[in-house]
Amino acid sequence: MAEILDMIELIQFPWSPFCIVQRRILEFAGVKFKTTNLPPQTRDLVWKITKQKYYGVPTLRDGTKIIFDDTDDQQIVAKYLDAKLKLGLFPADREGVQSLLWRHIESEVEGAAFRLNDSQYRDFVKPAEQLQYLRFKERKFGRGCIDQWRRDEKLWLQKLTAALTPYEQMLAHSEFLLGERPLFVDFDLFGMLENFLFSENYELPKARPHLRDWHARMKTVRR
Ligand SMILES: N[C@@H](CCC(=O)N[C@@H](CS)C(=O)NCC(=O)O)C(=O)O
Repeated sequence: MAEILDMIELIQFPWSPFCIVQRRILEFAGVKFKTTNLPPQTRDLVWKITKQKYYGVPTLRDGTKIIFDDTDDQQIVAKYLDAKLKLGLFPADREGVQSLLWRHIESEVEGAAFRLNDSQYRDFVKPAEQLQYLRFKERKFGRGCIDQWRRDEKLWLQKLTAALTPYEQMLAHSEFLLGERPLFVDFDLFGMLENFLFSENYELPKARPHLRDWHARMKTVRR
């Protein structure tokens, strides 16, 4: 029982790109952790434990500490895990280049990835939750957004492939993006791509072979 209480809790929904980043970092670290799944449109638990400061995911509970990232570019959650678990994912001499890369990953890659995955939502959102999911998306991105993304599938796949070009080029020369061990940006890119793959209706572009090999490595890499 004490062990369960000591465990870090990741509050998430399973296909959220930003949650997958933190989940894979926790797996990489090899620590026991607990995941609590929320329906994406219901954030009461997060609202409550953050004392009405945040409703997003991922949110972590670590004993009495609640950790969340209410910025677009600070990586508060990953930096917390990195410091606590001594993972070395943010070496000082790579901070500049990583911060440029994660901005690109979380805009260009994420923008195409989540639209393609969301366009398949009927395949992974429970029927009883589909109406609320659609409404949640349409309120954020406009009426008919998901139908439009489905119609524009080819275009979004092209955009995703194009956004992945620099990563393919980097991975032609090293096992991980910035060298021979994974850094934060590897987990960040992995999270966005796992979101893209979540519906199981897509695969990584064949024209990005180094990225495909890296993706297989990222699935299981341990510190
Ligand atoms: N910078 C944050 C971004 C988190 C984020 O955008 N989460 C999405 C889900 S993938 C979210 O909860 N957005 C608020 C909403 O959906 O209402 C982080 O890295 O944790």
